[in-house]
Amino acid sequence: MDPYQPTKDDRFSFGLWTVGNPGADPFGGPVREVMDPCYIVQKLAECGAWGVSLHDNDLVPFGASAAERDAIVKDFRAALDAHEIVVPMATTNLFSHAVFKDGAFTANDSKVRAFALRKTMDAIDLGVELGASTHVFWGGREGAEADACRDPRDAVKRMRDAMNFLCEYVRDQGYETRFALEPKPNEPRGDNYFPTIGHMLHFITTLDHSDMVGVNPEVAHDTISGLSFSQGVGQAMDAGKLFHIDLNAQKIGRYDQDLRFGSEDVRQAFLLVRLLEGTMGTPPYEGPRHFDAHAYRTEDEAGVWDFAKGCMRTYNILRAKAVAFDADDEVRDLMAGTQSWEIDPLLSYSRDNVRKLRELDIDLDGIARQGLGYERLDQIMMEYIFGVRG
Ligand code: GCO
Ligand code: MN
Ligand code: MN
Repeated sequence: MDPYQPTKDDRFSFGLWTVGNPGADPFGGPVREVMDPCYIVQKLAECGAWGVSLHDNDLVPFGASAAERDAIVKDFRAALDAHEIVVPMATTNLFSHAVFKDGAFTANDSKVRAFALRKTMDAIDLGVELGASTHVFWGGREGAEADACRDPRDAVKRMRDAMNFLCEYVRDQGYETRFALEPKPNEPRGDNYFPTIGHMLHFITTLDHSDMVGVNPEVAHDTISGLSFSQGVGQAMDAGKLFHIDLNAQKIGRYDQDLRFGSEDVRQAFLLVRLLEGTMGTPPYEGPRHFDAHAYRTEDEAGVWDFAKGCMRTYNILRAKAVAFDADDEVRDLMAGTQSWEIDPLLSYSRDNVRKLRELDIDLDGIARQGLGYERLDQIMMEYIFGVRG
């Protein structure tokens, strides 16, 4: 049995728009046929995935009648049941229609903001009907090129009003849905509002029902800005706000590449999986291992499923490596050698501790002279990643 073969227990999910991406880019049209959502469900199940996520309009075309919507949802439900695939997350397309060219929740025209709320309520209803417990909000067009068009404080305020409205809607309907806000620094707008995990984490603290709202960070989005994704995710986990995650790969400074998970910056991918899986003995991330990526434009349909299998296989390989790394005696010794806990009780504030800290004899020169062994630690990590150790 292949130890890296994905199973439902791995809780891998893909967006309909990811494997369904027909390969269009700003310089050329599609290179692959558009696939039916029910067929995608069947193929994902064959690849070993557990879940599928969707935008409202990945399933129900914009402007469909209520009867058309219900018929589509019925067929999709049947496909989900037949292939034992769940819908853990749904989201709203607030970026494709031209009405959103100035943003959705932050647009200057209040009629656009009203329409965005209405569309999102419908998308939340759709998600709940399909069993989704998380609704993702990616800002899409929430941003600016001509920054003079709006006071950035109004953008923040309008987004807050929208989130407060939609949290009340969820409560009023008796839904259990939680929101996960997805930061991105740019693209398609020149500068997006709420560009990083940190911006989003603070914004969430200003909401009326902040307990219902967390983040959906994406590897590519923080990497575009050259940030350490694993550090950002660590801060989200510390805040209890990692409600969902978008896994993919990205080179620093480029357009949003949405590459196969682990195909760039393998170090960061390893550190991320290690963090999510809690192989250091810390509580793991409990949500879906969700891929928001797509196959290269060079691929036909077979290449799309190679892409999907590659994402999951790489995750499982990195998890096995992280487990082995953290169980490695030399790694444990190196980590233990850099830590000391005996002064910890003095590091919480009291007048007594202030006095004791002042009296403490700390061998500054001795500590300063001591090497920390991080070269060795890092090399061992790399040798696990290269596959020559463990
Ligand atoms: C992107 C985003 C999107 C969102 C998706 C879900 O950069 O295009 O990552 O793929 O994740 O729209 O809201
Ligand atoms: Mn994403
Ligand atoms: Mn992306």
